[in-house]
Amino acid sequence: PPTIYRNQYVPPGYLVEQVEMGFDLDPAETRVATRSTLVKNPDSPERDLVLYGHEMRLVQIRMNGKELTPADYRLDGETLRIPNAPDQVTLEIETALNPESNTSLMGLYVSNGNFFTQCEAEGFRKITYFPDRPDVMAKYTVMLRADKKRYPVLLSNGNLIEQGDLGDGRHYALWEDPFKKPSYLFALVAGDLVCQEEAFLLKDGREVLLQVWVEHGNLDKTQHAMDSLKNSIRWDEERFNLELDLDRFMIVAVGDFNMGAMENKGLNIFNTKFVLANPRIATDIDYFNIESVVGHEYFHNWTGNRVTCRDWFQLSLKEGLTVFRDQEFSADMIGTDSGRAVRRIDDVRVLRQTQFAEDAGPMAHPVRPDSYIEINNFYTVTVYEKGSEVVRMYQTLLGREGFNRGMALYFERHDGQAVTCDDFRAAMADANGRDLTQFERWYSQAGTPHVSATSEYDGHARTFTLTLSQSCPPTPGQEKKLPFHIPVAVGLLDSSGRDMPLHLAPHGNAPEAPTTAILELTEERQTFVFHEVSECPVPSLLRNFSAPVVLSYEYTDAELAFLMEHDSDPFNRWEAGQRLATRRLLVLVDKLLLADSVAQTFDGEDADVQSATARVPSAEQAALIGALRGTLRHAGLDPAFREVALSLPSETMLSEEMDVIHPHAIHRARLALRRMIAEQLREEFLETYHANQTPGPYSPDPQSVGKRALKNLALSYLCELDDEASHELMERQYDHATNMTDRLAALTALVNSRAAGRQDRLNRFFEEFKHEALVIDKWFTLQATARGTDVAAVRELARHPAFTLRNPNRVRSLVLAFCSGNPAQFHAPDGSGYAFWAEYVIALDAINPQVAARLARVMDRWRKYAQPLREKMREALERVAASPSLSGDVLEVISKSLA
Ligand code: BAL
Ligand code: ZN
Repeated sequence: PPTIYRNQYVPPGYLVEQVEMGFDLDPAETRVATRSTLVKNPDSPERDLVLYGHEMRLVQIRMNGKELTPADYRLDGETLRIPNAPDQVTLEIETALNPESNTSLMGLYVSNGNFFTQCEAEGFRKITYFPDRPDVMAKYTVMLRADKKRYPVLLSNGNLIEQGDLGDGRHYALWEDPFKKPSYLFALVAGDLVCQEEAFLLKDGREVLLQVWVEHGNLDKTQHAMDSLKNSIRWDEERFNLELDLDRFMIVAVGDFNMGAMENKGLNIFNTKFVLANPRIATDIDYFNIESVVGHEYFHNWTGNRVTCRDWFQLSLKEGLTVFRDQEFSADMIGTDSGRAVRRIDDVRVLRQTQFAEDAGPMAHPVRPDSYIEINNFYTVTVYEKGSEVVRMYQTLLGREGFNRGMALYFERHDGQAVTCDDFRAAMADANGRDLTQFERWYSQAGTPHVSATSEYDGHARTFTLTLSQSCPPTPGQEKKLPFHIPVAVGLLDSSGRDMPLHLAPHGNAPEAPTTAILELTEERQTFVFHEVSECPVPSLLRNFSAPVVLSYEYTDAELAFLMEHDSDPFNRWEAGQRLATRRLLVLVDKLLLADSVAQTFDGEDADVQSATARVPSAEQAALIGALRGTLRHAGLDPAFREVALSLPSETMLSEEMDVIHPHAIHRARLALRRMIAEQLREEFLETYHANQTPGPYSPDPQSVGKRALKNLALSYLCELDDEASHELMERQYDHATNMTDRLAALTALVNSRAAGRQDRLNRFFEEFKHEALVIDKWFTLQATARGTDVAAVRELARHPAFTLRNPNRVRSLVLAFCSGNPAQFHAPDGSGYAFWAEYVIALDAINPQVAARLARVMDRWRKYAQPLREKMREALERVAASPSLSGDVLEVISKSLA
């Protein structure tokens, strides 16, 4: 498959004004008649009328009333070119599709007997031949016809204009979308569905209709999505003055879906995972995710739909911005400072664990990529999460007001247009009179910048000098990087732990001096001098994670413990604890590796391994545990914050800290430290466990969620003791749980223990929830990621009658969960995990290339693994590469990985 390059962008030869579509829906053969009016684009050098089409039958094509024969056009792969077309064209195209055989879930497909579409990025071309590119925006009118009994509900974008019977057992619905949109935002749904609906008053007094559509039997699970939608609408009105522009807004849930959800204009289609919730089936995390994804898709209505992307290289224009908006929404919904910090910590954990890894691996690409083979492979954490960090940096540099001014100018200039990341940056710069030229490098350069800081205190001059240097490692196709424009938020703590007032000029004594300064690092190396500094401070650097960089500074253990206790920036309080824990863990990993090598020399003797993971903490470990004890007992700290502060960095996080990854040593080290912490803090954990119960009816409010999280963290530590008392605790919690959060936490702990009652409860769980697909996904995941689940056990699970390769959620819940969430077992020394991976990538690719490509990415970091793992990983990659007829999706991932 060919590579597409950003710098080869050419405006479309023709623009589409109006599209009328008629669908005769049938699972085996759906007919689509499309009439479009097009005009020659005077701004394009392209002379041909170019359409795209894929995996369907072209029944007929007529131009200005005359049927075209194959001699009138050239069909080459997905591209259909009509040369010498007149300036004004009416195209009438009839296509025939087979939705029930469509397992890729792109275009029109059938899920559980109902019809759904997914058109982003290039699914519309599986419905009809069309200039299927985001810079072609048109108005759509859509007529749906189908059997009335089987498909009583017929939905499409915009407003319902007319509906009625056709007399032959069939009926129709006519929909009109008043807004111009690119084809990727087209959607239809037809089926036997039910909805919860509410009338809702917008700020300007207009009443709109909100609907959440689900399959029969799920109406008891829609309230939270509806509440989230109303909160999203309010929030966008208040924070950005953006109002819902339609009379009707619909969310439809579907069980078979490649992504999380899709922002089709007025007709959002969602993975059931991000709609359905009640206390019986959904955890606190599910509740949170639903609110966040509903917000995300709703916010796209302006950032993505009203203003869209010129081409797919600009994907982060809408995704980075919309992730930033949903993150801000979630933070505002929590409200408290520490709640906001916990949200921030969660987002940064995802960024570091997945995006930093992507940025350091074979698929590294800039936030605005320069090339791709398959655009579906670029819905990445870089485009989304790093893209959001880039948008956040505008706000950090310009302030909230300045950022809002930039947003207002962006909509004033570009409403109804398809634009670029440069247009967004220009709006931010122009609205604030700022030069953001250098900021462009965040879009064009891949890789995670490293910032290293050194400091010097001069007691005589009362100055504290901070020197910041930046560098960025090479990434594929980008050997050398130029300096980024990096906002570094800094505070200075005095010896009592209080923030010092900051003066970046001499003789400053203004009483309102800030306690956090945003330093703008724009050169390779820069020095910043703080004046009137009365004593040698402890610097708190990169507060609230003000830029997506790796920051290094030689803190002593004591300084980290001090920051953990005192920093007024809750993010950095957490960060200090993580740094301290990471240090202890990496020392332990080294000890284990050394002990292993000694043990091997001494012919299998493993006494050294045991001494490396001795149960008596070293002085440094004791200091860490003491600091954790302080946090755990600190009643003034929010439970939610205590939970994140007590959680050790994940095995994946630790892998990223190492030059050569030893997954088993990492696993053993982390486990050893967790056991040590559990033993030393047993009493405190027990007390915490009992003090944070949430009796009464379930509520997903932030306080209760925080308490449950902390209580269940305490449970998971106590379970490391694997003794009778802990077995009893988890069995009792499982048996008496009144919500899925507590039930799943108990079952997860049980599955990782030797408790006698574990298998019985695992079976009961399945029986009780076998009709709730989303809960069965959890059942698979908790086993896939359990410590005792080896490759043989995961293969056994894959043979379970409830497992299928056709449902993306199910594949993710077992195969992806095992390969990416159970590193110690996946990296079995005999390579059996890799063989399992290769088999499933190949099998899945024949069904759903997008999901297969996601699974393929699990091997991204193979070059970093210790031998013999690395060699075995390469063999597995080569085995996939050698498989005949791979999709472009998987081919791109595998070939870049091996390059
Ligand atoms: N646009 C694809 C799904 C999402 O990011 O909302
Ligand atoms: Zn999005």
